[in-house]
Amino acid sequence: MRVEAIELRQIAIPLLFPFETSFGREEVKTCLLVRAYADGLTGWGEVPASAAPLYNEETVGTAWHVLESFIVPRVLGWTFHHPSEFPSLVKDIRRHHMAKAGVEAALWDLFCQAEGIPLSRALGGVQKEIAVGVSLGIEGTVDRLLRRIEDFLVKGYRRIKVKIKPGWDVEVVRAIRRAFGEILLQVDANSAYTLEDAPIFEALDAFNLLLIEQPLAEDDLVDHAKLQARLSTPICLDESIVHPEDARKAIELGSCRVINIKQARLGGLSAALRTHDICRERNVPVWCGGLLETGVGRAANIALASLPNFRLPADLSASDRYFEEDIIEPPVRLNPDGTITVPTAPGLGFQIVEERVEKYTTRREVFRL
Ligand code: OSB
Ligand code: MG
Repeated sequence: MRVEAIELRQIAIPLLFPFETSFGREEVKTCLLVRAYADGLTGWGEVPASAAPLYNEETVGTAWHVLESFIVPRVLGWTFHHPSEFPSLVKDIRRHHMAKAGVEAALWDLFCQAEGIPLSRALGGVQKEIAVGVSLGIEGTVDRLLRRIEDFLVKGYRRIKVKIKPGWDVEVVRAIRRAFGEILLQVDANSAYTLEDAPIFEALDAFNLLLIEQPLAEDDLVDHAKLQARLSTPICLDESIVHPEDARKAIELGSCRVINIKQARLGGLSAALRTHDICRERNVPVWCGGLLETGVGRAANIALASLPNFRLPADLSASDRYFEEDIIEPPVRLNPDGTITVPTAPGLGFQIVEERVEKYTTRREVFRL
């Protein structure tokens, strides 16, 4: 297939509920969409960078710049037989993983449409339904958080993840256990602690959590290994794993026992597949994380999460957990048993609703040969 044009859009969609983590608060979901044109087809991908560089170093502004100046010029006129050829085209461009991942996803969508197969099949997926949970931000009060958890449990979500930060951790988890008993529960610190806070994690160890996500600094596999040695709860790394080889190193060092795979953080679906395989060979379970993606990014994540080593419930919730109105049809829906069904239609398996994309667009440009 030969890429004839690339459209970039920045969009801003109001979130139904503000999302607060140890690093900040989001009320509007801002990201980029990539649309690639080839052989009469169009493929879509999402760059789930935010307005500010708080989760990682990228923003919608840096992603736009790197795409416009460095990545798009290489992709225009480029011919590919398989989307897994894309990473080598941009290998010398350091980092900017989310920017790369958005283009790669659009190429996978194009490829799958041309082949008439669903993305999950092209990736090697085997699961027809994905068990999913919900990730809840830091709420103003514990009572508010408990009410929100109850709402999601009633809807059927299989697992609850709550964000923690210093001062909002052990007592919050204790209150959740007291209110809801032995539900599947995990916490995510987004690197808000240091090894000196080990006693907090030793206290959390008593609550039978599924895992503790990214307690320490993103670039510190050594202290994570020291902390993991003191805990029976598995540590799961998110921000620390930006390359498939990071997963191997973290596992070898004992820095974690579970890995959160986000294809955008890793630089694309190919890197995510490699990370999945590295973990699978070492019998380390993975699960699919999220970045509050729109339906475009979520569709790619759902397909990825159908691979066999995705063994813990995913941070993939229904469209109505995030938005009043998603930009895909049908919206992502939660089955009564707490799963999401992997689509079987070609490509992403959802229709992108162009009028809605247009409505939420704040910046747009088409790059042609
Ligand atoms: O650390 O997993 C995270 C959202 C934005 C940035 C970082 C994270 C998250 C989530 C939300 O936890 C997961 C979702 O998309 O539902
Ligand atoms: Mg996380």
